[in-house]
This record gives sequence, structure tokens and C-alpha cells, in this order.
Amino acid sequence: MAKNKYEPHCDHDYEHGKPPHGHPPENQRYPDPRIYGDYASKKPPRYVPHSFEHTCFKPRKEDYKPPVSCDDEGTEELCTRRDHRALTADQQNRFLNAFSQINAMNALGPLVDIHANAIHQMHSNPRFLPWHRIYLLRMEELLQMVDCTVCIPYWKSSEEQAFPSWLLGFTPTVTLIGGPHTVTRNIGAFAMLPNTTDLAAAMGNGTFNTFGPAVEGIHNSGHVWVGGSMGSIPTAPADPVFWMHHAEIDRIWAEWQALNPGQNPNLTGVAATMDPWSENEVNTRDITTLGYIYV
Ligand SMILES: [Cu+2]
Repeated sequence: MAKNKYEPHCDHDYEHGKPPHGHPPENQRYPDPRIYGDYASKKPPRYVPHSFEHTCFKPRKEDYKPPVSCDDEGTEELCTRRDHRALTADQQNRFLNAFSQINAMNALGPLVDIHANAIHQMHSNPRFLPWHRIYLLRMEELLQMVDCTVCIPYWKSSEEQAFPSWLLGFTPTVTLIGGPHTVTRNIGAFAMLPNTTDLAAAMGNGTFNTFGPAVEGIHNSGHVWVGGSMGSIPTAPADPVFWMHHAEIDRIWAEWQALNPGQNPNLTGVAATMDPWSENEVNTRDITTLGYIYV
């Protein structure tokens, strides 16, 4: 077996033989004693482990923040989805951190890829709203595996008429089925952002058959307004704003549902199953049953 010149501990010549030229050669890893002190010699000083209680840094007493514990036992609380403008800096960081973590775990890419597969028929038909409701829920569940306090915030674009500034510097690279994709945006280049008048007009529809396409149209313009990754179906969910945009669309639907009881998408047979998941359209009607609310 070839000797690893970077592992002085495995150098048997040093342990058992004579050092060449009467003095030990310099440590390959730490050759400069001015920087590395004793570690620059061929045999670094003995390693002394810290005792268990002292291996982790502790903040000053006054800076201590108790870890958030989540209720796993039966009494599950509803996830509260908030207007992103109402998030604290800590809540913003937790959302972006959980997003980065699931991406680093390679759990985000496969979820984005589901959206790339037209076999699920989730656009331009009555499945649009219920399918994306379940899709958001799966994302929220994934984020909560990393941080149980995270709920997807919503982006009320019609009212705001601006991109969430705290996301501007966040352009992750997500490994998709076709290879790595780095999020890009081209804000405002190719579309106008629907405004509150547009939204009120969509809300005025009294049947799901007319409301559904109206709200999907508003949603489409939002995608194109952000542009870049968001402008293309296979890459859009790689941008965190996708989830916030869709939370807003889902919130609008929930608001409309409350105003129009009994108005549901006309879906039967396999079309009523929100594949690749097992939920039926009927299971998508009540958001509190699904475990979240909008405030
Ligand atoms: Cu979609």
C-alpha cells in the first residue's frame, strides 16, 4: 500500500526508522512554525479531547434562546401562514434556512421535478387549485422536517406591486432531473402584475368553473412578472417566491370558498385524485382539516 505523505502519523520510517539526513522532514500539512507552532513539526502534540460537557459553545446567559419544541403528540396545531411582510427577521431566516436545508438534503429537487411532469395535469384545468394546495402542503411538511416552526408565507402581489425584497439575494441552485439549476429572475420585464381591481374581478365569479380559470390567469401573470425560473413550469418551484405566490393563490381560493359554499371543482374518477399523492379533491376543500390557516 502506498504511503500517504499527508499523514505523518502513518509514517513508519519516522516511528521505527532513522529520519533522513538526521532531522525530520517538515510536516506537509503544517510546514510553517511561525503559523502552526508545534504542529509544524513532523509529529504534532498529543490530541487531548474536550470533556463532553465542554464540547459545545454556549451563549452568554442573557443571550440564550430556548430551542423551539413542536407538539408531536396528537394535539397538532394549525400551521399559520402569514403575509410575508408580517414576518420577523427570525421567521424570514427560518424559512430560507429550511429551504436551503431541504435543498442540501436533495429533497427539494425531486419535489420541483414533480411540477415538471405534465402527466399530473395540474394546469389549465379544474385540478389547478386543488393540486397546488396539496403540492404546497407537501412542501410545508418537508420544510417542517427541518424546522417545525416554518409555515409558508404568502406574497400578496396584487396589493404589494413589488417583489419581496428579502428574497432578492436568495437565488439557490437546485439539482433537477435535467441537472443543476440556479434560480434567475427578470422582474417586470415581460408582464404586468395583476392589481387589486383584477383580483376583485376574479373574486366576483360565482361558480368554480369561472373562478378557477380567472384566478389561474392572475397566477400566470405573476409567474411571468417574476420571470426567469418562475417563468417556466419545470423550474418555477426552485424559486422560494413560487411557494409564496402559490400560498397567495391558495389563500384567495380559501377566501372565495368561504364566500361561495358548495362551489367545488367538477372532478370525478382518476381526475379527482391529486396524483402523485393520494388525496381526493374532496379532501382538499377544507384547509383547517389539512392543517393550516391564513392570517
Ligand atoms: Cu404550477
